[in-house]
Amino acid sequence: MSKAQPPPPALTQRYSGVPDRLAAIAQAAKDKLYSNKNVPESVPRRHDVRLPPDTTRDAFDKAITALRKDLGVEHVVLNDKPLVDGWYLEHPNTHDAFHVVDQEDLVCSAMAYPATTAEVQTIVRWANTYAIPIYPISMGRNVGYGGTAPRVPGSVVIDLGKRMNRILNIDGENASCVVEPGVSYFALYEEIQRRSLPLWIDCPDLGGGSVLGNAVDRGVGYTPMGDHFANHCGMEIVLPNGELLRTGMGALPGKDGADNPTWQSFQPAYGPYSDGIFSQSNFGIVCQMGFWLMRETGHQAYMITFPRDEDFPQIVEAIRPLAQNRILGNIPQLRHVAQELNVTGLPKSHWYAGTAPIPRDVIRKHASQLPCGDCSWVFYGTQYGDITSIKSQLDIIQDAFSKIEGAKFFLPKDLPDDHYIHSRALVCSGVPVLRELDWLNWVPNCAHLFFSPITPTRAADAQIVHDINVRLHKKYSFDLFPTLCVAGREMHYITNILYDRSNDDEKRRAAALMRELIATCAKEGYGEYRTHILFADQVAGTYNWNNNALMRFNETIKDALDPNGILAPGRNGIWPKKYRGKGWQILGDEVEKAIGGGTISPKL
Ligand code: EUG
Repeated sequence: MSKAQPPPPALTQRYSGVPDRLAAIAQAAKDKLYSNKNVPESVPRRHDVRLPPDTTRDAFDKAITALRKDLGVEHVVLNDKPLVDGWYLEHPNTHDAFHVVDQEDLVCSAMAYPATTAEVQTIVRWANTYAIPIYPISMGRNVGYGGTAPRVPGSVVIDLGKRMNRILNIDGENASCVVEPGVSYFALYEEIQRRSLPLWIDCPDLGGGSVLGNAVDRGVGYTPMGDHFANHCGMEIVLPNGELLRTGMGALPGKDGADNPTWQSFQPAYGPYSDGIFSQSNFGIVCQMGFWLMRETGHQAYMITFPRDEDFPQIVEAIRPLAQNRILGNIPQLRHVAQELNVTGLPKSHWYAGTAPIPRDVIRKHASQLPCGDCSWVFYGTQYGDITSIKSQLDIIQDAFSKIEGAKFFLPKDLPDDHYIHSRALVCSGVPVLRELDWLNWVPNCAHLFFSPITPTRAADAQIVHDINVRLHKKYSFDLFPTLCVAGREMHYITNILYDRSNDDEKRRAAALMRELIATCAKEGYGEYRTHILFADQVAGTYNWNNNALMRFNETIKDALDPNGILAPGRNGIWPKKYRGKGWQILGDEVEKAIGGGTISPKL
């Protein structure tokens, strides 16, 4: 072990910090991660400040001076210091901490820290005046998808979270809240506890992310309200021309200038339901967002193991009716047993001496020594309600899964205190944690990329997606860690590609694997729900029905709302007119080629 690291920031000191209840866990996770890191914390920069495209240093400096006049000198910071990847709770806002291409490639020119929505409007108007691309982030903890890195290098990152992190309202009667971009799951959870309200939040596997940012990116959590965008109610948005928009009932002014009393009670209001176009887009900057909260209820986590890899289709077929009739009321996860190894937080080298993917029989040998035993798939579910109701639900579930020979049912009390199920039980009852950080000890200097296709909850479809993953992970020599998040009629089939970010060969293979996974799944009709910024163009390009009708529609909206193309150009594959046809799209093998000193930007 390397020496103990300085303590992670506490939530009481910093909006992005860790609650006291998790301080020791965060410290241990950080120490462990650094003990598996052998690259220096930073290296001297090879390049000067990365300028926005089509700008001279002179023009850029003038623009920055003007912005500093508006926001205050200390709230506009040049990105000219050595880059530090940090770790989850102390992540950089200068670049992608889990860089796939060169660390200095996907960087911003500067970071701006607005304190109010009015200041966000000021920044947007400034960007239009000086023709400088801006890239808003909430907290940037969408790690594995690009984090805080702008798609166009040299953009000015608008870090909304640092100074816009207020919980604007928690309405105990309506069971809802309104938050700014810098409110983390940790912060919202702790505040609800402080007020002793009988309400749950819904959080993803890691609790440090932005409630607003995750929902805007259409992220997923695990209680019955796990579809974050579906459970939002009302938005306040700065448009690319600086105008302010409220959606839903918020468009109807409340009495005497108050917020509309129905804003967090009814989603669509009147007329076209516009909220959707502000998710996974670059059409506006969401500065406030309402969310429904869940009323506290009884809950029971459980784990079911299945013995054979070949049980997969039967498991999926058993899940579908349970999900459709809402016996499975939340978003359970089906994980391959390989994950039981990596959620222990032990490195790959502990289990296997080779660098090739761990052979199936080696996983089997180790799994047989773990609480899950020698199995193939592990289902983590939670049932909700009162004790009698939970019992009858569990009877139905056990009955359905026991048709698969050798299925074994476990409750948390059957498993040791350090078993992963206890962390799942917390997440599935709305308690944000950090356990999933343990993945990042798998290889030295571990970084990760998510591959996130959607499959119907149907054996034939899920098997195709799974088989493609098995084949291609093997081809590119990566361990396969599938987690299927069961939403109902579909499952988010998430694989976490873990690579050593100091190793260009691994990076190239990880990028090539992503590219081939996206293309091969698309050929079969399966697409991603979300992706890393480097793969946004490719993924957007797979949604090309009827001569790219959807992208042409998105471009029409983009050009109407953002004629100068200043807001997050290229985000989710949507390029404003100014950038189209100039080589900005990343297609083919360009990511692989850029690794090891190249650049993903066009040579202008
Ligand atoms: C996970 C789930 C996601 C995602 C990234 C990671 C879970 C990992 C359902 O969406 O986008 C264990």
